[in-house]
Amino acid sequence: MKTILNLFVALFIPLIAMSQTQPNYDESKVPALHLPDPFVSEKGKQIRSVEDWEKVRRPEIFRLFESEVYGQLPKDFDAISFEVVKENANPFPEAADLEEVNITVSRNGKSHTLRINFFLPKFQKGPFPVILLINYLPTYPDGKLVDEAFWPVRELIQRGFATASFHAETVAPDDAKTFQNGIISTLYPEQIEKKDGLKAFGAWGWAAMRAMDYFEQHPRIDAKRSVLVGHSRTGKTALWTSANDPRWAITYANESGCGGAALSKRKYGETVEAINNRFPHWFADNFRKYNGKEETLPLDQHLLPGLIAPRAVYYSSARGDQWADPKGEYLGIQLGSRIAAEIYGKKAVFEKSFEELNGPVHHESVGYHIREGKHDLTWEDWRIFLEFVSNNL
Ligand code: GTR
Repeated sequence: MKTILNLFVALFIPLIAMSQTQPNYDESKVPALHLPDPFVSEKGKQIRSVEDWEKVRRPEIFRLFESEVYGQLPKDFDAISFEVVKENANPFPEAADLEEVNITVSRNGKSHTLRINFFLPKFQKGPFPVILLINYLPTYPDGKLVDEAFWPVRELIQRGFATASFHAETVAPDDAKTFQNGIISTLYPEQIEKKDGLKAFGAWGWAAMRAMDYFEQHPRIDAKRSVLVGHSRTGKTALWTSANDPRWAITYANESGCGGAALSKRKYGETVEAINNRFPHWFADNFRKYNGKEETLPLDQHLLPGLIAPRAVYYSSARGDQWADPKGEYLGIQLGSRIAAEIYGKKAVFEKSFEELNGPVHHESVGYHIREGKHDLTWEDWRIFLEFVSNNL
């Protein structure tokens, strides 16, 4: 009996598990999409004006994302201070000034310090536009501040931008067991038990907002001309951050996939269940209600760009990154840009279908490109995106 049971466990349980987790890459198996209408309020009101959008529909959609997907991003604290320290060598002494900035925030008698690495064009006064990259990679060994393959500081400086980055782990470690060992347990412990409480994405977004606090008071920075950039998990973060913080002029999510740019209800590539199982510390606990049940989600990711509009939003995909569902990402911006176009009157209509795309689509305040190759933030992505920036900043 025991042997039969063991055999059953050995043979069938993995099969059952596999059938649940096998990603779908077959377009013909994508379910028919029933997506919530951005222009009809929960009470059935037609939304056509900026006023109705901002007072009625946008807050409804924001609350849904906050409670069902990302969790809260608390905005209150008691004090913030900035200190420029000198710890590491400047990798670009001929081209850039380096500021290593400790940002200390306190709340209810406790404090947390995070570090941003900030480069400004040398020998010029400014004020400069600024680009912040949220880096999910751990701090580099031996005091290295920059990986230029990922964050092309020299190119950005040459083009007249100031640019900053921080490592996500210095605010909330990217780890299911330890993610609370940063600002969550220190500054916002009351969030821990909540089903819609602060998780890692919210914490990283909170840090981006503190970096923005620094830019705003910096005499050489024009903080109104600001760009927030994230790749993959931090692309998802960048979108949620900008939905919370209107100070970002342009928000760029590269290959942000499931829980970012891509429509969840397509269940193509990474699913809600797959992402919640692998990364339980990223999203609100409530998001797990939709594991395997994307059709019951009361929203989808096409509503997210509307929370950022009329500020600019940019997405990009890679053809080799099917796990992130490039077509779902394109649909996310194509449908999402309707708010910029129809409510705010931007020239933002994506006429081409995904299959018809033959180059970047750069409109007023929304843009998209897809490139060959695999999941990565490459110079090609930056270069194409910077063309969009020069027309939209
Ligand atoms: C993947 C994950 C994605 C994406 C990515 C990344 O493994 O499934 O949702 O966020 O990691 O951040 O590189």
